[in-house]
Amino acid sequence: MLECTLIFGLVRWAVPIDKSGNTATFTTRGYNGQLPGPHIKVSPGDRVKLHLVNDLEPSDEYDPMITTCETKEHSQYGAPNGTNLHIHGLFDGVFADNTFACVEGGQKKTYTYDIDPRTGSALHWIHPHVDGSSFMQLYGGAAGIFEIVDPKLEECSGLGQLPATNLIVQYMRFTDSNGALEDALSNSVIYGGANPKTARSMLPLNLESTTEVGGGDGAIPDVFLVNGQLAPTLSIASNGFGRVKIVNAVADASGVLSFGFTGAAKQTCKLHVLAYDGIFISGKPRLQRSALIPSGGKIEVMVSCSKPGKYTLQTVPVYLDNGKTEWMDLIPSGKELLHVDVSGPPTPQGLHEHSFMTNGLPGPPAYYTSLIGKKPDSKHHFKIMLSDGDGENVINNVKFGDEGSMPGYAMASTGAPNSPVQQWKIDGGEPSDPDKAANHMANNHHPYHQHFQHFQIMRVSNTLWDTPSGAVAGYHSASPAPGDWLDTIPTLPILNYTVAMVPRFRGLMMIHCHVLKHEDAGMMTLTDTTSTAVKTHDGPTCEQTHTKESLCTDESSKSIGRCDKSNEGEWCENSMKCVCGLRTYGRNILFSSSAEEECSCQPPAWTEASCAMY
Ligand SMILES: [Cu+2]
Repeated sequence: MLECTLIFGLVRWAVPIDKSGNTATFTTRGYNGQLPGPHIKVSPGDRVKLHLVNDLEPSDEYDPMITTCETKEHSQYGAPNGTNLHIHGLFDGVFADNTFACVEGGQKKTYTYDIDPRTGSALHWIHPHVDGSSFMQLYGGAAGIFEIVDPKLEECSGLGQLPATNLIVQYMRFTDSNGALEDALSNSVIYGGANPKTARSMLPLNLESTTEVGGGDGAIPDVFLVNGQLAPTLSIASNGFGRVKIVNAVADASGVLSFGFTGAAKQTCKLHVLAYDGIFISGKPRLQRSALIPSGGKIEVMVSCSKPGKYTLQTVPVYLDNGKTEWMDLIPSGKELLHVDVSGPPTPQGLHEHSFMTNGLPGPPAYYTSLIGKKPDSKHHFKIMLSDGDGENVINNVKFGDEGSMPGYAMASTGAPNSPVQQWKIDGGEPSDPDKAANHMANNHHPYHQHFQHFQIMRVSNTLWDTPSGAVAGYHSASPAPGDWLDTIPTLPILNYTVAMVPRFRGLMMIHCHVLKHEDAGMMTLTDTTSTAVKTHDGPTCEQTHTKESLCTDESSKSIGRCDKSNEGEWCENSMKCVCGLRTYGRNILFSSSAEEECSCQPPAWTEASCAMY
């Protein structure tokens, strides 16, 4: 079993603001005294215990006007020192991923997660999720990578041979020229206090050395942080391939990360998409000129360059509607994400030598079987609209906490024991500024995110390109394609989606805008997947770990059978045993809970995992 302690508290951090070594120092809130928080690395089948220790003072210790975990209200900023943990992207239900908890300053909570043995390798991340303080805490830097690595999948797919790096992107704005922080600042959060531990300021706070770095006028440039620093370097061989996993942990509205090679590097270097939101795409790596993920999104790409040299992956613009519309809600262009140092003679092993090129990528885990072509029944056809014509922080015209959005609201129930296919239309409801629309520019995006499980894209209404002229022969667009599985997608009135899923967990699944400022202010709702009795968790069934069967075949993986009460204690595949035990589920997690028996294949001894601090 892996145990990690996450201490949520004050972090004093120096961030580089240029390449000459100038830094800006500030105090903020984060995990374990560092920015970003620790990188937690686990394997499928692990049981992971995360001890969350809130090292701050209670929210109202010095000011009774400040709301606390107890007194905060829905859809308002509050409980500035209250926190909790959310593993963004993890395939697990509300019992493990309890984002309703609020851990007040001075308190602790242990979160226990069982990583589904069928998960494979997946990139997720951790951030606080208290309704009211999630924006300020993520904006301040409380985020960390949560990575699941499946050694068997890595070896058999050939992906494990590639040099790899993980990047977590944060974007610090120390000045408020665009008003991004204004609402959160004025609505609930009070500046100052001599003791930074008790100051309830918006973040970052207590910025030091402003005159040195800002030329005397106090203006600090925006800082684009990759793993808490400036862009790192990945070394690869000529014609060799590097694997890059990226988390977009930017909390802000203008946080869409669009990136690619630019200028001459575009001719020499290639970018292939391997996975979105921790789920491998099906088929072979997808060649693109640029790739895009919204705030909260994750992507895995492969980079390669045909000649020795130093190249840079950086942020680039995006055009919609085949060049007619420029999307403005992005991290500005030209921010450096990764340096790629290509040296040595060309690698003898070209792309086509790798088994993932011959056999295809591993594809989604077995619990995400493709829903393409499956008809949803009419009762499970829903429309979800983020924001509205007035730009309010609502979903389907309701603020979280108002009537119609509270626990028990059955927006989509599983309905029948055979788990019908849900088909949802996800819309961005906030119209573009008319001036911008006249100039073919789009704005005001709201990234849709749901907890517990991913959804599969059936249809996308628009296409994203890295040039105004649109498609370039041989390259895929920057949009995810129908068939891809994601947990976070950017929406605009002109960029919406039809998605499908089969609910896999009982409970109240949270849906919200991943611009957390909008979420704290009410752009959140709950989906009740408990209203009719239905088998929870879909198994586990001791089946192939991934849909792609070409990965590895060995004799031990052939003992495939179900794991339920009837074969408790027997061996599943891959040296795992069928274990049964009580597991509680919150029918309505605010008021009651129930327990029921559940069986799953688990390693007889927990596998090695690491909780690296760097
Ligand atoms: Cu939003």
